[in-house]
Amino acid sequence: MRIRVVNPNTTAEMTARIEVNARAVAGPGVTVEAVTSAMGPASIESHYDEALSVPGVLAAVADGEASGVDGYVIACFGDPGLDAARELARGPVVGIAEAAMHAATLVGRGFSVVTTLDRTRGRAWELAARYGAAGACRGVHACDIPVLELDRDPHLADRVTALAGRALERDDSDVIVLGCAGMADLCATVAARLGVPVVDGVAAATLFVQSLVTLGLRTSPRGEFAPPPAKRYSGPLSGFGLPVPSRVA
Ligand code: 2AL
Repeated sequence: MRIRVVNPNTTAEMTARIEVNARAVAGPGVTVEAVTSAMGPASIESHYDEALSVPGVLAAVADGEASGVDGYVIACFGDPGLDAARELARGPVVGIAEAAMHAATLVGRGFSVVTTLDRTRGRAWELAARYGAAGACRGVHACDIPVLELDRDPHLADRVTALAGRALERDDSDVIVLGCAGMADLCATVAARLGVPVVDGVAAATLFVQSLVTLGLRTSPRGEFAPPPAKRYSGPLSGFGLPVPSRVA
């Protein structure tokens, strides 16, 4: 089984760390290949970044389809391009926010999200509502560290642990969800220090995809997630047009 983990930002160092965390949980016979988006922002921490990261995610999925990938993880906590990727892929596609929030609801009554910048909190709330977890999501807290500075902060584990500890108290929650793919390395440390489940979406999404493929469950081709209609695209996005059969052209 081949699982492609797409880093929607263009920072290869971050992709390498994502790959380590995804490979650490993948089962025998599962090949995890992490790929860096070929276009778009270096990190995703605004709606603008998120919108412009989507073409790169879709290009990585289209390329994976051409080479027989069985399933995909979208490894950014905004789950950019998730629905569109589902329309393109034959196999399942799971976002890390989606996976982490679902996993959190299986191991506790209420969870708190610990994320990067304050401005990303709205998207996390929006996704909790989308995934039916609005009732379980009790708070979203920012550590105010930009994505690309996470691995440069020597006190990161202390800062995130302290923030997560305060979140558990304030929100009366019992599970922590890490709100960035760049926080995956912290999962075990924060869990050990706080004594509660801490969910890293990279690991959770990788295992959800592995499970779905093993179960033979793929995105339904009927209705909303059916392959998108063929049509011409123009300008810098002309390469994204899906083949137009000659009788339609
Ligand atoms: C993220 C993430 O997971 N990757 C990225 O570039 N930005 N999430 C976040 N909350 O900032």
